Amino acid sequence: MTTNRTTDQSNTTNQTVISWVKEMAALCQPDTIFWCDGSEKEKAELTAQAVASGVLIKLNQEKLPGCYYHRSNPNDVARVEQCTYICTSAREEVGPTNNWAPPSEMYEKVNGLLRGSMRGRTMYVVPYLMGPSGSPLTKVGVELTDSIYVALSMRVMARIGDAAYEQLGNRADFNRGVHSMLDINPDRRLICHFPQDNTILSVGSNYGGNVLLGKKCLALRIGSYLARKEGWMAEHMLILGLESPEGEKTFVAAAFPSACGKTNFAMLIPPARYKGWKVWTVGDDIAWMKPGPDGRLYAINPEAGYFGVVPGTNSKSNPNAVKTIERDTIYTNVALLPDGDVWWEGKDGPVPTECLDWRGNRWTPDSKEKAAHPNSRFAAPMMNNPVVAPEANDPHGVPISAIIFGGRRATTLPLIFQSFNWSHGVYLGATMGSEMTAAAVGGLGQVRRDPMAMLPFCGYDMGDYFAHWLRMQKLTKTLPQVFHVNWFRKDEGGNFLWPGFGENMRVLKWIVDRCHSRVGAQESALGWVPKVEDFDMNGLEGFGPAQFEKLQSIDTEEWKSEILLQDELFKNLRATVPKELILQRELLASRI
Ligand code: GTP
Ligand code: SPV
Ligand code: MN
Repeated sequence: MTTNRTTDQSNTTNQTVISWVKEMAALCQPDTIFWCDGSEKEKAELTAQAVASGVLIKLNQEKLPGCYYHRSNPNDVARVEQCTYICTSAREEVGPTNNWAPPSEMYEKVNGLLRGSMRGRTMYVVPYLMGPSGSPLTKVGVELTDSIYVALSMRVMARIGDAAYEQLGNRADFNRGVHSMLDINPDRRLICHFPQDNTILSVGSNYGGNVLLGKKCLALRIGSYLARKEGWMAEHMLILGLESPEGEKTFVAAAFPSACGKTNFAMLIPPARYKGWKVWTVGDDIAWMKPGPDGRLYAINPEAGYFGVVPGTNSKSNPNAVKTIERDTIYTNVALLPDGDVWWEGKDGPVPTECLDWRGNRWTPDSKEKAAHPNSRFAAPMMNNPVVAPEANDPHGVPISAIIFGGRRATTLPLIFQSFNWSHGVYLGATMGSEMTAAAVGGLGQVRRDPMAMLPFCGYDMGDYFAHWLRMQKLTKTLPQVFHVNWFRKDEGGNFLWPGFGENMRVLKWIVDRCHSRVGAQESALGWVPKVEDFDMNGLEGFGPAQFEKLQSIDTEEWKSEILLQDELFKNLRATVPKELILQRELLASRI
């Protein structure tokens, strides 16, 4: 083993990093410090160690080469918004939708928990990049963690190792992240962001979004805070490119709340009748967008892997994801088969007669509980994706033609409509609602407002965030067109009205045609909608103009209550909601 007790064997010459690690080691008192370099040799060494200590189980290497299995503590299976804090000097800065604490108080509290927390453990020093190497948008972070599972997951999710030190050079502007599992006690679980210090402290959890600090903590909460200061956007969005048979590539970004279809949409395979059309994935969860030299918005995916929802993944819903997770993947909280394969509800093939569930208990088809946790996840390298866009590694990013908002709504929201203009588009994002999912603890199924899918991830006041969106008009020459979709509308019997998944191509096609002014539209109270003759229903079994009308219907009574619900959020944010959005609300009410 190449671990050492001191900081002497650091693999960087950056003095700020070295002295900060020294300081944190003095606080946490790990037995050893392991400086990650990102090499293959290191991966083999850490993986072997994780298997030896029971943190990972080696899966059937014939079926799943390079794949491993992890079970989390059953009390630690999702993000915990009630334990997530933004700590800035002024409370007003974070607004009413974030938990706040004064930085000094929170440092004292968390440092108290960190004191001696790594005794008997190893502290892994994980330097990483959020963004392609060499991109002006890319940020450097260093995460210190006492979880080997986190160290191994970080190397899937981000570009880690020497590349990060190279990009940093001898500067001091890296994100400082410290993570300690403590005893995985929900009562001592805190995820704290200090945007003014570019610092994150996370304790008491070992679950993805709480502990892979580059992802939600840096790329979104701290990211959005920096983005406002620096004139760019950090968003909870997938990025995809649609290529036509003639080779025209159009890039779009879409914000859907957690577990509402980003990964699936980003990896979509067009139905057979779209011969020659192809969807390329740039990213599946996060977009950083900045005005480019031509005045358009350019987006990068800061991540290098996908941390995706497993249940429901199969060769009908998402064939590209199935291929992506066949190798080099860490599975968390799915079910384990006797032959070292994995299983989950909605997987291809037969339901197993027997397996171990996500808790490790014997499971049979008669069991009442699910075998895989509804928020079980895969961590897989994006380069495994058969349709990963070559641009995913392009430091310049891709020009965005459309922004798509969407939630999970059984009623009220039609399949597709387009905003009248940018302010109206910002209003659509700001008033987005969605039924809550298993990705966060609490409230399952309830509709809540989730502006731009950023409610849990915006690092400052939501009203100021809306103002920043509106301000993008001044910082750009050409803004993307804005659309709203809903894949989840249901009929009276509770069945989805829209087949979704690959068939979402039909909606995407209309969106892209609108961006290129190739198709007309019809005005409605909500925005521009497709003319029924322009919407491609060819080859959709049991789906025709009548079904389309139903999906697109605007129910006045439902919309009256929807406007009242939208108002609740605005009332909560009263002080800072831009007047432009209040005006949009009045315009909508009068149209309805
Ligand atoms: P996070 O990783 O939590 O941010 O989630 P995500 O937005 O990437 O969601 P994902 O694509 O993993 O989908 C979540 C769930 O929605 C899965 O159970 C999918 O099967 C389901 N889903 C995705 N797309 C569709 C769709 O078009 N129609 C229907 N009915 N379900 C969908
Ligand atoms: C989400 O909840 O939006 C996720 C999963 O993408 S996590 O990384 O855990 O936040
Ligand atoms: Mn997400």
